[in-house]
Amino acid sequence: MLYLLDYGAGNVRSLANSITKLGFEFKWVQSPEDLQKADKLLFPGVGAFGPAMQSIRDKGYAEPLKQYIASGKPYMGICIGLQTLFEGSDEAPGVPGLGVVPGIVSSFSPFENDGKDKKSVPQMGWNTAKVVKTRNDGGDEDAIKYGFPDPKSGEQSHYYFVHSYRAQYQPDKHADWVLTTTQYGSEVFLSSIQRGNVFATQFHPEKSGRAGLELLRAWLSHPGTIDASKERLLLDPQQVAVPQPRDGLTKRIVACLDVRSNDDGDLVVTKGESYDVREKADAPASTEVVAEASGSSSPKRKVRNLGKPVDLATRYYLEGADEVTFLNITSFRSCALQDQPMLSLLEAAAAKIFVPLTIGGGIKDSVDPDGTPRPAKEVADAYFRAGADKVSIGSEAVYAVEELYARAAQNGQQGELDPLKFSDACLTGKTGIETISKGYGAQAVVVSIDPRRVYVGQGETVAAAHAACVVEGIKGSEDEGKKWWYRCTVKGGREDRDVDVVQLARGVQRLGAGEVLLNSIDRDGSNKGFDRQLVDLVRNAVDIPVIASSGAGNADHFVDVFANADASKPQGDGTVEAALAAGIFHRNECSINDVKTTLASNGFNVRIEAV
Ligand code: 1PR
Repeated sequence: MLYLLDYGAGNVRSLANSITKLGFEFKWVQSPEDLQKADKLLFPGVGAFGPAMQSIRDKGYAEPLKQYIASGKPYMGICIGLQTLFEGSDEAPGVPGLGVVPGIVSSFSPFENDGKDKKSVPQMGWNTAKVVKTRNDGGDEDAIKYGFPDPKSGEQSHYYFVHSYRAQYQPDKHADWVLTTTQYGSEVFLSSIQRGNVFATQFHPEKSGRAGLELLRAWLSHPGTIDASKERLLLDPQQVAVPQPRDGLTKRIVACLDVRSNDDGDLVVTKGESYDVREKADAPASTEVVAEASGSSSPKRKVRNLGKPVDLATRYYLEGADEVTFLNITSFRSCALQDQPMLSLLEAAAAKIFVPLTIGGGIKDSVDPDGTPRPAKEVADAYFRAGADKVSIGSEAVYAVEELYARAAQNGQQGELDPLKFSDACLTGKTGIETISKGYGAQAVVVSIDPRRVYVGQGETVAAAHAACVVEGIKGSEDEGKKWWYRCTVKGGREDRDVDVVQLARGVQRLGAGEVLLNSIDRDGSNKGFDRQLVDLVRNAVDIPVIASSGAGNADHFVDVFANADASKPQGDGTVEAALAAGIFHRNECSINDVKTTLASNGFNVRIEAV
């Protein structure tokens, strides 16, 4: 019997779903005794090294786990399940790992090329895996037995990574263990290891589309003990350690579904223009008056209905979306935990979609009608259990950054404009960003920003606090001669706040967010292309990955948003990690495959998976 070891730290539903989809059965480990009963063991570690090892020890699993591994029965670890096999990790100094593999896990460096270049940490996205080892356990000898494409074929699959720490590949220590290596920036690390019965991946096969499912199938189908003496290196271990001029990380294409109830009460995918999701005024209207994102009031028009959320999301998965995001756009009206349709929507999506899922809308502290308080973390817990990999926080992030500035002022840092320089005393540890980031890791917390341009008239001045956010129109563009800054809004653009995008982006990084989803109310639904000046402003303000959003109208707009100014550098170097679109995909104006083939023909790394 296959057992899964869950220590309660994140989304293990997707792994369970993948195993079921592949036609295998499993049980959850409930006690140390189960580890003796297991014939196959899968440890899908999520979260951080320290809490994972602590939980393994507290539950009495550490010794039985080591005995299980020593028994020769098949063991597979994923992500933290790989890292815990090492002697320790710099993420939790002094906390010993299982010590099966030599070496200490350490963090990626955000700096490259003697500090001249920067890369985002965590590594979040799809990267390749170079197969270094093969084995012959009867019949043909090839790496396909591990589930990777045959290296002789020249084919390369992409796998989904999300991690700040990695086991750096050291040829002298890891020649027996290396199965694949992966390069991020110029760092070469162990993306999977294999020796005898032990197999582990740093990436998430359960989130790696068909390539990941193939890998799981190969491991699940293997009948039993694997003999380490039949393994053979395919490549020179010293050579493997030498970084290539360019890594394999791809630009991610994210499909976004704005979800809300329509006037008949059905949960539908909708799509706005500048956040107005109702049909144009010439469509049938009623006399009821509603508040619009613009702040004005107008006769009620019908909510645009572009399809059923799970059907549409599944289509995008099959068409090659690298991630799918669901935004509950009217969540500000109610408590998310009572919004059960979003939870069941996510559960249904997670059973069919094997790429990362993000859910946003209503991730905030709230109170049930019976008075029970529901901290944001509890709301997030429910979404992670339902199958989310990341949660996206909108309005609450703005309030949290406002509070951060207020506390900085109280703590004597009122002159300091940069939130990344605010001391720890300015943190409460209680905001949703902080609590969720602490529990699930920064990579699980996305902050969705809804900025709007504020034009600055002749002779007007901008407050000093927003000086870093002022932009001037590019010569020759429709904005030539104009000047503006980007103001953040809450409640889906319905309310302006006195925080700008740079303050917000840096503020949420300080609070522990792992990624920024950067919308633009001005460009939303416009098909005019991304607001590249906004995108560059935020990309340069933070060290965490940024997803550009709003305005995509054709495949070339993705080339524009990823292109770097310096033609001597590899395409996409230093620009945003991902781009998101909604309308063009919903209306079939451009497919995800069109976007990716256009990017590939322009020299960008992308993941194109055969349908
Ligand atoms: O504030 O934490 O409850 O989160 C609410 C979430 O809902 C936020 O992420 C906010 O951006 C989103 N939201 C609220 N109202 C709307 C609306 O449209 N009326 N949608 C809304 C935001 C913007 C993008 C859109 C892109 C791409 N939608 O998600 O998908 O602009 O569109 P395009 O490619 O068609 O241009 P909280």
